[in-house]
Amino acid sequence: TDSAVLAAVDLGASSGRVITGRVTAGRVDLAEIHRFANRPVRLLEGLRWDIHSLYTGVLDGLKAAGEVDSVGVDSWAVDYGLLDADGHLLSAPVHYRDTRTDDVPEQVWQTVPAEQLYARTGIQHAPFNTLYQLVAAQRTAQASIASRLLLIPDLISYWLTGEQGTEVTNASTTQLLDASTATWAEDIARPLGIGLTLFAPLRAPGDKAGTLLPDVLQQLNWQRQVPVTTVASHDTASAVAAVPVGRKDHFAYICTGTWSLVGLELSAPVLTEASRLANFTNEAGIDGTVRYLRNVMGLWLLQECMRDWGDDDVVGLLREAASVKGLRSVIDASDTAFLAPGLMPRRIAQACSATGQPEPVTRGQITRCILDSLALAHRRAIEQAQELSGRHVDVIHMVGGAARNRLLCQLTADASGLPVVAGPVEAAALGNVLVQARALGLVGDVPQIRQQVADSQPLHRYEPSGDRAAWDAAARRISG
Ligand code: LFR
Repeated sequence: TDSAVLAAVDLGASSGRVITGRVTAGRVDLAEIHRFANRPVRLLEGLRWDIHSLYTGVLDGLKAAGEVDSVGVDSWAVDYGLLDADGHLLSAPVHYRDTRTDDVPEQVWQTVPAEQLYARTGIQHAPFNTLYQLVAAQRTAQASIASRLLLIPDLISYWLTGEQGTEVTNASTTQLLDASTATWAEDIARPLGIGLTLFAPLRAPGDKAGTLLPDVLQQLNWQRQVPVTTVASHDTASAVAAVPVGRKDHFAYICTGTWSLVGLELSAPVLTEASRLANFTNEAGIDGTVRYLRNVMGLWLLQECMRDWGDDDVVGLLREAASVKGLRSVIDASDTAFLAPGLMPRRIAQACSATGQPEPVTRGQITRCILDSLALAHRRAIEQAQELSGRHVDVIHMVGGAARNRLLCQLTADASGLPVVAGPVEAAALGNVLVQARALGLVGDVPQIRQQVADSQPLHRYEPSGDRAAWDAAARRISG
């Protein structure tokens, strides 16, 4: 065959999607089949993902897509479901923004020093890393009966196929994988009392994950045997695989959505002490590459303000933000103080006054403060990634939802003094689809995947403009 239709299940922190991609020689065309809200639920026991509603969304989407040649699943990282010995889910997976890990990192470092953790795993310090979640849950009743842990995309694949595995790009975000060999770091897990037999065997993008179960086929009303193909199941890894660059480009990427993931693709991890202190992460990318990046809070800041205001008119807010004075006040958009949900406009205003800047008051001013701060955090991460890795960047690729946010793209170009190429918006779904296409022999290597994206998706280029000194001055206001 020289063409196929692949279904990408792409679950994000605020919505899930089922997207099909038709892949033919040199082209890929996407169709969004189904989009559904991902609304976490706050229970007595804490903040949880409504995983059953997500799975229903997945099945609804696949059913609406009709029979495809293969299915692949990606989602946000670090979170997981626990299964009992019968393979049954024990409870709703805990949300990474839950507060149960608040004091855990310091506790862990008493057993395994932070320096050693980083030298081995290369993973940033974030309170939500799976490692900290597992330690936080250690004395719970569920931990005592759990016999298997499946990361979110692997859990969905398991329900679809009955087969269990641990996909390696996502596994790196557990902070339990050796950054250089991409195998489990037994000497990190053991002293912390984490049993690695909890994890299903590792598998890599392109491996077959299984075949849709007869009962699933029946629910979908499909007749054929359809494979589920392992993709780069960490959404950011799928998105990076689809960044539309040429073989010779020196690029940085910003994968946007709830987060901005800002960094470089490297062939080996940077495990220096300077890198640890700058809190850069070395996550596993496709085909043994390293995603050397920093987590910036991203449009989460705006989403939370909008939830607080009960305002869902993004276009109106961005228009207002474009019309107010820029760089009036900025915040540190990499600060984990903004991780938890709730009262975001207030927290942002307080962060401004704490650094001696005027508090933004109107919705337009607050939105502008967020976008200026994101642009500044993007620039800082790209500058530091270059310094720490010794690599040079001459273009920034912005993929994901914010690629359609013209103001943020332009501000990012202005702040960094580099051109920004924006698009595709559905980078994660494209990476998901094209890795499946590669497994079917329809596409070659990753450079070819990227070329195919560049050739078939609309891209928009922003040239840097304005006064960079103003950005330098703003940066100084928040650099302690
Ligand atoms: C983006 C993302 C980030 C990860 C965060 C939490 O969707 O996957 O890469 O740090 O969510 O899982």
